[in-house]
Amino acid sequence: MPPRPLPQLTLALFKPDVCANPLLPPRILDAVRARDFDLVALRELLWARADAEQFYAEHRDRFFFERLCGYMTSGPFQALILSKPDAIKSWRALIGPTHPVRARLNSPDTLRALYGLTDTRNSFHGSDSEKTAWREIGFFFPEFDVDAWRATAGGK
Ligand code: IDP
Ligand code: MG
Repeated sequence: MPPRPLPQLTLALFKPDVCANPLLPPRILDAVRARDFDLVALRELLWARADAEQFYAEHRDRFFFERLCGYMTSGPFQALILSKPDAIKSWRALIGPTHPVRARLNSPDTLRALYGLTDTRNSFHGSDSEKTAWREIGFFFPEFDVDAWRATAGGK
């Protein structure tokens, strides 16, 4: 038998609009697990303005930066580490295009098409590369020990 591909880690966010309805995160998590993602870690947070500015620093000069920081500090949200072979691409594919209206037109089965509200309030985040995933996992889960994870569940 060919060896099974090793799982990859990615960082996902269920943003404040999703978490405002307590029924949604568990329901969405069930759908995510049904797509063969494993939940490695989950944390609920409430951001201060400085946290949002730091995490989204690459967008500091964009027209939507103020709105984005306001949205991401508007209420509690969840950060998740997900694993699966090719998790980074698979999770971005499952959440769909950044803009929910575009998602509804072109990718109606994606999570942003189903749950997203506006271009800003688009319900989900996913790391866009391996380098970004490491940085974002470290940002939300500084204590996460990837070697320990690989030696156990991550290496299976
Ligand atoms: P991504 O989340 O799909 O990677 P990015 O371009 O990295 O998209 O943008 C980060 C976040 O900024 C988006 O998820 C969304 O919340 C917000 N955003 C991006 N583009 C727009 C826009 O055109 N209008 C309003 N908000 C936007
Ligand atoms: Mg991005």
